[in-house]
Amino acid sequence: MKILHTSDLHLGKNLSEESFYEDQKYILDEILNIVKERAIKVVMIPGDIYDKSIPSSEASMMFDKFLTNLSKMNVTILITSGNHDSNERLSFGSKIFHELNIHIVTSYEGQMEKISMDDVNFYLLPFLKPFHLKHLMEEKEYEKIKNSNDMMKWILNREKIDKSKKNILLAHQFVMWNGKLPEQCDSESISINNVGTLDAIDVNLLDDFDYVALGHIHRPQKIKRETVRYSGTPLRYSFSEVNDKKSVVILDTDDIKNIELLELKPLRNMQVLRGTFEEIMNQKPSDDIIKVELEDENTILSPMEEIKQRFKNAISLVFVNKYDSNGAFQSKERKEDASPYELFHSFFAEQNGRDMTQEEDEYIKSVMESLKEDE
Ligand SMILES: [Mn+2]
Repeated sequence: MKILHTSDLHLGKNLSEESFYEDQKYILDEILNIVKERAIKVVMIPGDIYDKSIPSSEASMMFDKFLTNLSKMNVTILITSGNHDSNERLSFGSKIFHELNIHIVTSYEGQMEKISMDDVNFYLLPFLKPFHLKHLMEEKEYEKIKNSNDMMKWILNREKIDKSKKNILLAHQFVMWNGKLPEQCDSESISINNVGTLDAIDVNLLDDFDYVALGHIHRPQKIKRETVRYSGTPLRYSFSEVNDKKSVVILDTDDIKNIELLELKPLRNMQVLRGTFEEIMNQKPSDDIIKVELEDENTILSPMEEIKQRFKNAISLVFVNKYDSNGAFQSKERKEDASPYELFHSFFAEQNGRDMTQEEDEYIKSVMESLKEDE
């Protein structure tokens, strides 16, 4: 039986207001082609179907079409919710879908959902935090669940895994090996506090499973062994992923250790262009999704307008000159309640690497004053 593992579709995602709609439609069609060509019988998607808990109508319709097409090919579909999904919304119609071999699991009530096909048992675990289990146990017992690792132990203790069968787990969790965290990237939006060791599950807990299909981390990678894997996102969702190869995992239950990664070619590539304004404007035009890192020391007035004429999908621009070797004045944290005058002050300092002179300061004050009067 051939199985495809993908995850973290994040349908409806934007990056700097650039929509990935066409890219996502394209890549879902690519996945459908793979399913057809490789005679895939089961598609597993462990979480983050949508980017937002209230998905846009376009995102819902795109997913609806994807499920319908898979279903027409007689494929069994296994889905669990991720931290980006709304459990209630994702579970819409799931009881009816069940009859059509579309299994969507968004909650846990003390036993993992198990789907059996031939000699394979699939266990479906939605995204969970310890507090999701609170209603399932006595207070004393709950007090002992200090972190996600304890939670996973508790969950697995309640299961009888039949070792005479092949067992596959779907989970949307942070799994680590030997104290080593998975390699992350910018699009996951998992905050540092959430990913400390407190939240990670030790991969050794999962030894009973022949394959573990993971979601949550967006960079494709194995954890400890070939058969515990993050498939990664089907598309690059941040500029930190420009050098990542995106893929789906194909496995065959006849030889489950022999997994295959099938690279996905996106509709639009993504790249970071770095150089002076002049150097960049001399490069050949491209439709790629582009971030520009300008090395110019001198201020350039509205460079983006000109850059967009050559690179129509340029969506981000930062200065990385000697005053700001870390780049990205945009990415620095700003005080929410700063006045326009304060904002200008810090903007000027970041752009020029020095504070304003008294003369400049007085000038900007007078500009702000006159703006106020106009109001
Ligand atoms: Mn995700």
